[in-house]
Amino acid sequence: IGDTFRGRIAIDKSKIFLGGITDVMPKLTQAKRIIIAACGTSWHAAMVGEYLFEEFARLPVEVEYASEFRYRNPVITPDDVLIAISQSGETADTLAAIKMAKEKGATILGICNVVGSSIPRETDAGVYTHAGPEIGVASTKAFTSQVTVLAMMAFMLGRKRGSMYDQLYKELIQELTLVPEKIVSILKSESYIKEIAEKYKDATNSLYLGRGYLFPVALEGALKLKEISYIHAEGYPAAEMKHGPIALIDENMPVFVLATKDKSYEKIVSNIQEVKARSGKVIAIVTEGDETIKQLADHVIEVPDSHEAIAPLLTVVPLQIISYYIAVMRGCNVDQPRNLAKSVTV
Ligand code: F1P
Repeated sequence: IGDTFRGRIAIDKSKIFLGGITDVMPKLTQAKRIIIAACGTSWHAAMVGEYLFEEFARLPVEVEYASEFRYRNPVITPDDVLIAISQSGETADTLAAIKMAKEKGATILGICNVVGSSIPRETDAGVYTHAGPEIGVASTKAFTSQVTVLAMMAFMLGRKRGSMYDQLYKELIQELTLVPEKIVSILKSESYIKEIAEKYKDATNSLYLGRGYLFPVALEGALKLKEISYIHAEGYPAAEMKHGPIALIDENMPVFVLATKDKSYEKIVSNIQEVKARSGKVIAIVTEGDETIKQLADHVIEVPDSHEAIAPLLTVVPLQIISYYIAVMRGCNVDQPRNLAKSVTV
């Protein structure tokens, strides 16, 4: 039993290198379906992966909570590729999902952070995110690095399957290379984000809304807040608000809205208006220079402009920072939240 995640990961002169999956690339290119299994934050990254693979590689994707998937009797065939995502590489449910898919003949890939962990030994191929150790229990950089690898895979596959034209491929690669400097610019707002945290540190409930690529980010923002500050937080697709959560909105409800400029921008602006009409407090994550939402929301946190497929990598950062400050202000131990384990191995 060896470690199958070998090879270089890089973007170099508009070329993507994902060494660990080179050997299975023919299989991946011809796959009939991709199943992504994961838990917690890794599941949210998987959701972004679904949008990316569907849009750029035109492949059907199913995203499964490994903790539930393992107890079903799902239809899996040798034409399927299962991608297991796990920061620790030790999550018992994700390992069980791998075992089940393997028995049914699927090709198994992994995306893990911890080198030499169990998942890389159980897969046919895979990629290490090399994000360095997650000091705290709650995953943060694991999310951004997992989404980066999924984007690289989706763009590479899109190109190989002929579902993505060259110009777009080049543009997206260029966008990926700009992410580090854009995150540096978001970090300049840290003290402003801290001021917002001060205002909402005593909240008991909160809502996170997003559409498209930003729906999984809403889920991840809500998870970060509940994991480390113990404030009840729910993430929803913005359009789902009127199907239930809208009943919760009043002047005590902070609503975090992912509202960067993309094809559903007008719709998200109306969602913000709906929240304000019910006296909810809106904290919006917007594209730099957005004057429309500035007039509507209680607070706006700006992030640099990007292609909508790259926006999760940027918009998650202010949500992570705000959760961090709220938790610290509430006297919570952000590195070791109560009841949570770094690797859930049982
Ligand atoms: C999954 C996970 C983490 C969460 C916590 C418990 O772990 O749910 O997302 O932050 O650490 O486990 P993994 O499979 O990604 O290691």
